[in-house]
Amino acid sequence: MMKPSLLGNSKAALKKSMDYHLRCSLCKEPVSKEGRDLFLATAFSLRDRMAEKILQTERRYRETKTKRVYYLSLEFLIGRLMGNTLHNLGMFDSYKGLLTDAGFDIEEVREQETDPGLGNGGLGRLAACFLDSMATLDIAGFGYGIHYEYGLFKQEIDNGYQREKPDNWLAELNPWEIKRTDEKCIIPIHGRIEHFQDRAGEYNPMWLDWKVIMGIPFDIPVVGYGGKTVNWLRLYGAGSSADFDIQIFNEGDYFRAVEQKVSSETITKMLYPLDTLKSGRELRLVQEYFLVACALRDIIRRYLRDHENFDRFPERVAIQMNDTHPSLAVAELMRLFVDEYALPWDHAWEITRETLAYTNHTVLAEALEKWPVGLLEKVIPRHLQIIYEINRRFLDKVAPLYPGDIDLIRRISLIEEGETKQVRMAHLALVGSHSVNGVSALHTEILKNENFSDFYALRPEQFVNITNGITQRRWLLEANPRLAGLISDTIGDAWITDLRQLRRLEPMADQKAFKDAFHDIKRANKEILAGIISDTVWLSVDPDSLFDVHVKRIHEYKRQLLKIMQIVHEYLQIIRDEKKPVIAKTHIFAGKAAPGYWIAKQMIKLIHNVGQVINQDKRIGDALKVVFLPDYRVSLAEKIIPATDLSEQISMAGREASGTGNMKFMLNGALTVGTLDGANVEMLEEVGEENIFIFGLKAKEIAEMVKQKRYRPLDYYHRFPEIRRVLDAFRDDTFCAAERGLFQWIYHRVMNNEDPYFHLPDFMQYIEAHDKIEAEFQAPATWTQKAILNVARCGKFSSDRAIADYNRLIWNKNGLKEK
Ligand code: 26V
Repeated sequence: MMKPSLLGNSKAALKKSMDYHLRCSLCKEPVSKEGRDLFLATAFSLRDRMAEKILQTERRYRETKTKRVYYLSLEFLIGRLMGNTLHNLGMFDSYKGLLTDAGFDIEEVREQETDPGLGNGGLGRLAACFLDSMATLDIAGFGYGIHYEYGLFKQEIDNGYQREKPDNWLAELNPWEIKRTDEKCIIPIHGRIEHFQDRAGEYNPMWLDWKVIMGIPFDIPVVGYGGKTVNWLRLYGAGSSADFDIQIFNEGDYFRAVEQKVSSETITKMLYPLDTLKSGRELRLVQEYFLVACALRDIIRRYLRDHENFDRFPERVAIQMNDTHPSLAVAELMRLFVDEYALPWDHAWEITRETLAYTNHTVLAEALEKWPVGLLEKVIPRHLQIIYEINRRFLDKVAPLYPGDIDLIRRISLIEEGETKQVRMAHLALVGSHSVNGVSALHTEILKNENFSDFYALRPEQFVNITNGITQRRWLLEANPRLAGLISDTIGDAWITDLRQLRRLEPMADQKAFKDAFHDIKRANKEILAGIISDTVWLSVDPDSLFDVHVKRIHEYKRQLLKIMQIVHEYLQIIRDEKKPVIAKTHIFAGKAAPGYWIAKQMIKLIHNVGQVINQDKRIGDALKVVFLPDYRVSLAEKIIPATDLSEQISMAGREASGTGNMKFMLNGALTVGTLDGANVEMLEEVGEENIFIFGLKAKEIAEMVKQKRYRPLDYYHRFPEIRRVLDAFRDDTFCAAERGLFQWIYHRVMNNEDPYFHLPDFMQYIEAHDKIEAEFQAPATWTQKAILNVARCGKFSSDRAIADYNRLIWNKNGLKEK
């Protein structure tokens, strides 16, 4: 037992605890001035302070028989944890003071922390925001994910081209995680089915000759704001099963056993980057099964500590599937209930459906998961059998409702017929759960009316909208301490747990002193970013210029190309039309391209080449700069977003399910230029049309044009000289003098391949929006006023609101029943 004085919160106790960890945990002299040592000592000392709270939280949950919520996700993009933990424990200032006394800047110490990249983008970051909100709202909410050895690749740029480097994030000690070998579990995989009958003559298949994988949990504490609740994120790593593989062991084949050990460990080697989904990636399927199997065993084990049967399972347990990636939970839960706990099918089915809920995060057809039947048969034969049985029963129920409608049956079946038969994972998730939600109002409507309209007709009450949100603790309190301070000085700090309080800033939008202070803060943040730009890409940018930012994964539907076309247009206006630039602009991009996505990688090259031409053109001077910041990640977003004037959210309408970056910018006082897509629609509703720049076709209009095949890019090319010369510039090597013909494909993709992402129809409106932006940025007082109103009116977009919605509409739909 540690001496109590080491656990106190006085300055002396904190110092003692830091010294103790430097000496005893790290074996360093307490005078060590290494930043990394100080980071570790701080983290260890914070961990000590969380330990008791973790135990208390668990005791409270058990005593009050709290319903537990499990968030299953292949991705948790948690970012660095030190700042968040310090803020949520209310100890930021104490540690900052302590480090300052020792001659250190807390910011420098924080920079020592590795930024874990255990997610691709929005979906993984959302999961992390949700964990923060669940803990802050004192909800017993736990994350289950994978302990990838390698996170998303690191991005380096070589001659304008993306190069991927491995992200070996565990190379250095991770002070937050606790490996719990004692809670490891064993997961069966592969093998074959024997078709037996039981004593009563009932069909009773047996799964035989399976191999085993071991799941080893690593727990990362999740502290809620105020420190009352500390939940867990539990990440499973795949471990050696050699000791358990009885067959190999009995054969005494030591070498084969070791080989088997190595091959099971590869299962959690790396996170897959979202790619043009190459179905048939066996290892990814195994990962999805592995996570689900480990998580469900753990959930059931915990439930059975306090219950004798499964009757109360849905009252005590809610499981949220983050997209279809963990949708094998439907089959695995059924298998556990039916095969391992001998529940009758119908009862098992009822419990399974009442427990599970599914969130859909995309309408893109190429992103909807399907797995070849043959692969499932090889990896998890018993689950495939269960999926077939679920499908048989489902179709038997639906068929009589639509007599003779074979086409409907074909459309809704869990199995897609064709050359390779595939299981449609979204259908499995829909049929096996009580709720499906979209992530913005528009997205949910599209799910109901387009992608899942047959399912909507069958069970409309299953469909729920829950617009995404972000945690203000990370995205304002931590990322923008100056603005957070100004806000708290003005309206108090209740906004930290109730973001709607920001409404009270509205009157400040007219007050000069507040506006000046707000403007100064934005300017200071821009200066910091200018420093980062100068350090990383050796470019000097003017902090008084308009910081115009497009940062997110590179994908055609997000239309980085539209933004580049707008920049090229601006450039050509200056050099060909001799337009005098009215304001200086810095165009900032960041984002990773999936390694196998050629067009996305070309976009990165294009941004670099356009940048190189513009940044070096003497005629342009400082009027225009184009910057690409490599290796976009949570910690870089925390620097870019507070420094942004203009947030670009310009996806093709109907394609961006929600977007969450859009909300982070709004919260930090950027104005948005965007299409009516995802949550932008709701941002417009909240902030009012004078305070946001909306342009472009609406989702319905695009759908109509597609249906009627009315869109002809050539018409736009001929009608609008602005469009013509931008496209011609890609054709005539203006931006690739050293590599002739490099960007000709862009012209052809847009003109001959029918521009599937509708760049041309939106282009003229987009450049008009930018003209307006240019004019408005010249009046800083009005611009700042609008920026303040954006902050004041973004209360809806807190993940606290989103989680409260999940809790009310999905996890406790029927209210909490009494014991
Ligand atoms: C996946 C793939 C894989 C195949 C190639 C193209 C492609 C494109 C997109 C995706 C998205 C997978 C799911 C996802 O990450 N969705 C994002 O979820 C966020 C949180 O709800 C949401 O804000 C974003 O709009 C949505 O794209």
